[in-house]
Amino acid sequence: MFKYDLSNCDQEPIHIPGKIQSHGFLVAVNEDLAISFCSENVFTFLGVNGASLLNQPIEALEAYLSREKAGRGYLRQYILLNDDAELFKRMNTQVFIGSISFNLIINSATPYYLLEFEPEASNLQVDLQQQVGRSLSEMLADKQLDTLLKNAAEQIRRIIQYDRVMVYKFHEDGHGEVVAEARDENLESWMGLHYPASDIPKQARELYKQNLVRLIADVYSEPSSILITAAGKNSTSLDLTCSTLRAVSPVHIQYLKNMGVASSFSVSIMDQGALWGLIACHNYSPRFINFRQRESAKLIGQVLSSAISFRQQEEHQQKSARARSTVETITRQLLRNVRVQEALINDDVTMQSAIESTGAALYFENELHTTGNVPEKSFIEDLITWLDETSSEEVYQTSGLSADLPEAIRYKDIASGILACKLSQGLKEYMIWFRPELITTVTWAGNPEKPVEIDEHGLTHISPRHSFDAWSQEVKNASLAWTEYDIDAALLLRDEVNYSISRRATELRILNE
Ligand code: BLA
Repeated sequence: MFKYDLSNCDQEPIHIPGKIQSHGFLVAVNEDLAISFCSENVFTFLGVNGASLLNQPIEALEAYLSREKAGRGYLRQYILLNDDAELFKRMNTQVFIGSISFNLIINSATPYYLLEFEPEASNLQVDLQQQVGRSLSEMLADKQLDTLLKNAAEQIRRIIQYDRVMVYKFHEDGHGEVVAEARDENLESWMGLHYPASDIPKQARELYKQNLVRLIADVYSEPSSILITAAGKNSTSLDLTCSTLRAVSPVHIQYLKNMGVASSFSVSIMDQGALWGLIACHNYSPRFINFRQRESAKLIGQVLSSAISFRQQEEHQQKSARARSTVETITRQLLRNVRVQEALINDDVTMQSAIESTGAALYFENELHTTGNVPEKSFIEDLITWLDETSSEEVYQTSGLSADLPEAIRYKDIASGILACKLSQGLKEYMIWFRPELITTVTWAGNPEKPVEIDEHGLTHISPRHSFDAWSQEVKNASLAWTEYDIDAALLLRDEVNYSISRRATELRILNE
């Protein structure tokens, strides 16, 4: 059994738990379509002992199912006709056990096929077809990203009717923030709360990239073990990556219980192949969501994902266009001006305006020129020597300079962040932009330095923290982070300066000849 400790959350093999959630049952067949695994709880649903199904051809299962007008062999036919991992993910078929309707969802888990049977009935009263269309148009009604996220949370809530629906966005370091929510009016708001990266470990994020929805139907129900053929193998040798019933990690179950949650549902938000965030939904009493309802929520998530990507690209283009046009103005100044420092520092538009900053410096031909609010000359000169000695990269950028260069702490009000661009390899010539300290308060849900608590039994009985009470932390000695547009603008300006220097050298040579 996997043993938890503070550092190994991301090592737990959650794709092969050897168990499923017990609101449905699972049968896995091999390439010959003989039953190789089945969950113990088939007995609850079919009244047959799971072990007696093992090694039998798939047709043995049909004896327990009724399906209108379906002849013998329809399961075999269905699998063989649709044998495509992507196609499987979008499809389901209805079967009956007695008079009760089930959704049969098939997925591949090479070399096996997973057949998962889930109840069709749920206690949601929603006309999905009508609701989804309306939800999509209402969600997209506003152009603002904040409103779009808020609308998405509201529309998902309308479809699945959970008590709380949050849009949870990942920051660059992997920790997350609640950036929109729709909730029952009696619940307190979690808007703006931050949670540590370890709350959703790496391997779980990988699974949410492959399967865009994840339902944890009831944290209080006992999972059902997967039975295996006598021929050996291990129940954990069945890969449940694509399973809809995959049992949940005990540590996450404990986490949800600590939060008072009974059912949890999440929808992935993707941006160009990366997981941007999750729509995380909680219900305080158990609430199952059936396949079609999950597909509707997935569709909303997919449309939201493309709307986010589109808006981010639009913003990227606008910012780059603005920076490019400033660099173009400086380029014209460079053409007019004999001296580089005049064009970058003293002309109408200075290098400072190419990148959002409080001040900028140019160290060129052993001379320092500055514009705006910058640290003392002697500090900038020391900084340049330090850069020259320690960094061989064309660009050095940081939003916390004092972490790398402790004496910079004295200038944190001006230079908590710097973006430095070397003008040419081998020469000690730089352009530098400065940003001041920006004290931000991050409100964590619980102390992020104690993401889990270890009880008296030690590491094997670890559980996520008990308290989710807000815990504020001031982030100091850090500036606003530099973006890729800032770096692109610095590199573009560097190329223009170098072009202008070499053009001038050529002109001088011609004049002297
Ligand atoms: C999974 N953790 C998750 C999921 C969420 C969170 C949304 C996805 C599954 C789900 O829908 O419940 C975390 N849920 C949150 C956060 C909020 C929320 C941050 O509502 C904020 C509002 N978790 C820990 C620690 C470990 C851990 C310390 O806190 C590891 C030791 C593990 N979290 C963990 C695992 C999963 C998970 C293993 C995967 C569960 C699964 O899909 O089986």
